[in-house]
Amino acid sequence: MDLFAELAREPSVVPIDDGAVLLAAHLQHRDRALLDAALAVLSSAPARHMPTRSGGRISVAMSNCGTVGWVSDRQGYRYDAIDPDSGRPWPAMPDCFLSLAREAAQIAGYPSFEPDVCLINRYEPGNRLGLHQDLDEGELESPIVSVSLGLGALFLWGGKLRRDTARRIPLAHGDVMVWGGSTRLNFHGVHSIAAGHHALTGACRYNLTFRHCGTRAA
Ligand code: MD6
Ligand code: FE
Repeated sequence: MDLFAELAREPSVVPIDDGAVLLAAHLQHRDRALLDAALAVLSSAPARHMPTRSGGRISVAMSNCGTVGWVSDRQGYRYDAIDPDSGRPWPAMPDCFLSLAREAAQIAGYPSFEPDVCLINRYEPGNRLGLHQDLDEGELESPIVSVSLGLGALFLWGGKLRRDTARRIPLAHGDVMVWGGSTRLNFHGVHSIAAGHHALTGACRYNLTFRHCGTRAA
């Protein structure tokens, strides 16, 4: 990758939709600390390809930190306070995660966002996430804050209905997407990740997705 082009990106706030904002190049020099914190979480709760109800595995490797974590298994999707792989609670949310998520939400117009979970997703080239809605959280008043680290991705931004045409929004290292309000349940996904190399992450993309679930842990 072109490290100098990366460093030269100026932060900007790009309106995407009603309630949805892209904070482009938002992380700046905080990228290394966030990545280190993510890797520390993954050293105690490794990213894994979770089983699905249909008997397959999710293409993207996932883990969590916070008071609950998002899990998928043969029973379906849910939030659970316990990591099913270790039998222990998920690692605590690092302070640098919390402050970044609150700040990004505030800039996007959600000043009272208090995330209690962060999904950490590790994408390798060829991994993708089909169009879906984030429906499993206990309350839908809070936005989703989604941070991109490493390899770029094409974010698919759909509408209220699965059949609505999805826009392709390029997400680069350091970008933060925030969506909520009337677009909280919009369909979205991630196009298959292209091969590449990033100076900080090597051949992968990490995505940190912050949500507020309330106390709905199983
Ligand atoms: C992204 N991720 O990786 C967007 N949703 O840019 C998601 O929309 C997402 O990674 C639910 C569960 C995991 C995810
Ligand atoms: Fe999602």
